[in-house]
Amino acid sequence: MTEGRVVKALSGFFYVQAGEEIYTCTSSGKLKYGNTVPLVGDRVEITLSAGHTGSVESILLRKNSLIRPAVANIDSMVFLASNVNPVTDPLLIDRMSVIAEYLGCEFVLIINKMDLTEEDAFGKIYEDIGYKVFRTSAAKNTGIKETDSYLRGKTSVLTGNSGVGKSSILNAINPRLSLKTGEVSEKLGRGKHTTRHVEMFEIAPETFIIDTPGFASFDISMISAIKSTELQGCMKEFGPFIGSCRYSDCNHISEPGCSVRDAVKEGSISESRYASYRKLFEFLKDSEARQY
Ligand SMILES: Nc1nc2c(ncn2[C@@H]2O[C@H](COP(=O)(O)OP(=O)(O)OP(=O)(O)O)[C@@H](O)[C@H]2O)c(=O)[nH]1
Ligand SMILES: [Mg+2]
Ligand SMILES: [Zn+2]
Repeated sequence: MTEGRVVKALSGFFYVQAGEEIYTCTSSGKLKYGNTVPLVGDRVEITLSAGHTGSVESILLRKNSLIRPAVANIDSMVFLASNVNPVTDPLLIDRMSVIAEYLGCEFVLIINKMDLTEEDAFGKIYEDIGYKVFRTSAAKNTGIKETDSYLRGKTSVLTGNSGVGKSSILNAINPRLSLKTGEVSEKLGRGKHTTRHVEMFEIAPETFIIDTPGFASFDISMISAIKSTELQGCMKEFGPFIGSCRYSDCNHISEPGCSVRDAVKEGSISESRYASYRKLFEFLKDSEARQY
């Protein structure tokens, strides 16, 4: 048995890297029977056949896993945003930060295309919460070194709306990758979904980064594993206020004597983060109601 790591999953094949080699594998009958699908990032055991092919026999215990993007064993969730062409909706950032908190992995924000605008509407919001924020330009090669040194030694997943420059940033960090990048539609102000599949790259020793396709639109199924009552615990900056509301089961929506809403009024919690919380809470409430 050879141990390796799934770097790509496409059309029923799993590409497993073991040392310097990549083996094209199918999933073993045992895994299929158990309804277990290997994910990019999984550490697996494979049996080898001729011509760099093989079969995935078992998946080693996962540290964590996500359904969308379908990845496993993530140390850091990196969200790439842009303030221009296309503009990132903060709800997308907050949905991902919530998932990172839920998984217990790090969350980092990169604001790209800083060559196109000085405007940085949300950087400070996330810095104030205590998240690391990098400001980059893949075009002008700025902020790349700092980002690269943060990534060292970790497995990170790069997410963000289509066209913000995820693949471009990876190329800037490691030009050897020469990933395909696409245009942004002038008319729609959206990316063209250039990256079509999830793939992991080793950009430096022990440093893995997973490029993902930009999401098409807001997809609530990405957070549906979280209960509406658990959501507040995934909003990092709510922490100091939770538990001091008048009602112990306060959802921080319209209850009187709510410390979270007071903190929003006083400015210790940002309006935009609280607005995201409300939207995500309503989504989760609705989907819970539909299950009964
Ligand atoms: N001016 C400027 N353009 C950039 C920058 N980064 C990326 N771009 C351009 O933005 C467009 C989209 O870049 P991609 O790297 O394909 O974006 P992506 O996030 O990978 O998009 P998807 O794969 O569709 O999710 C390309 O035309 C890039 O050249 C930047 O820092 N500055
Ligand atoms: Mg891409
Ligand atoms: Zn409250």
